[in-house]
Amino acid sequence: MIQSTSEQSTDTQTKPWDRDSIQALFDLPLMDLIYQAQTVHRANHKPNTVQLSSLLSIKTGACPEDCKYCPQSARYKTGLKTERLMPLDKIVAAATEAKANGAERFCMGAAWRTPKDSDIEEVSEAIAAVKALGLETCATLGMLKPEQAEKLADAGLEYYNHNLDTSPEFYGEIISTRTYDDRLETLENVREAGMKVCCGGIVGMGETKTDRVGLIEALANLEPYPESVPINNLVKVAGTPLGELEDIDPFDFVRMVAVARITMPKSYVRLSAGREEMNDQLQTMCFMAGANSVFYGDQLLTCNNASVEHDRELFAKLGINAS
Ligand code: SAM
Ligand code: DTB
Ligand code: SF4
Repeated sequence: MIQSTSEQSTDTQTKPWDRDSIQALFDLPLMDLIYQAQTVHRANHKPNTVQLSSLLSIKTGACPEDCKYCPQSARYKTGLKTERLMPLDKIVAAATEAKANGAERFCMGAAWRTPKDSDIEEVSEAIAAVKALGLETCATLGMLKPEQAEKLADAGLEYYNHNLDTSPEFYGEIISTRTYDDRLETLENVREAGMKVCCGGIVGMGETKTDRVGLIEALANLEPYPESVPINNLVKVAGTPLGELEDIDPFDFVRMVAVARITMPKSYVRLSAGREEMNDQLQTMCFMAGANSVFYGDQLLTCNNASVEHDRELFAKLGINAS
């Protein structure tokens, strides 16, 4: 009989997750891991229910940062058309369409290292307008100072997305223009301002399996752990330094989702970028492993997403409802 070291782990545990117990989860036979993840999922969430968040890039490309995965960095030639901050009416039109399609949350993304104070003013107007449509609001604008986070919260921003991306050890291989501690500081500023945290990472960037353990350790030990945890599968964009990498084993992606579910029981674990490249069976395994949120809409920020039409068909086949 296989005994899991994680069976003692509950949402009320006081002991932080350590690497050995996270590694032990990754090492479980896949069916045991999925069974455990689905059990934790059903104890904490409505089954057969997926939360839908739509994305809009409100400022595209020409980013000064050097994130090796990102098509929006000014350092790589990806052929992306850059766009200045989108006018309010266009943002509202996109949010209105997302709501009509069934999205619950609208996330506005900007290719900034950090916003200028005038950007915060403009985005604040958009946040208020999106909220007035009856959507939950989320933004991802880069690093935030405490007073910027407060202004966004005052404007009605409910969630802020800022990813740790990978383990602290591997991070320097992927980004040199800001540190892991910079990211943690922004997350703290977001919390201090009273907003909910959306924070996850990317797999498939050439990291080791131990790096995946390290990312989960960093996320699960945030106090409190994030309300939303996006697990992205690298979208390989030609022209970026990671554009030619090999795919990871799909079962390893499922494991990542399951371990996120078990270590952060109450979080919405989002099956994020990379869904367009996944078949229905792999996505379904991710839902079995406890994913209960997706990015919904034909586009992510600059890359294609699984289409709304395809998602509707898949959810109908699986008996999945929007939350
Ligand atoms: N510029 C802001 C920042 O980096 O914080 C916000 C936008 S940025 C595009 C948001 C997140 O998208 C990144 O942290 C990264 O996790 C994810 N991302 C970007 N490019 C990706 C790709 N090619 N594949 C998967 N995820 C990606
Ligand atoms: C997150 O974790 N993934 C989203 C969202 N947060 C902002 C972004 C994925 C971007 C994929 C590449 C693109 O579309 O540019
Ligand atoms: Fe810029 Fe964000 Fe892309 Fe990094 S991930 S290059 S900060 S847009």
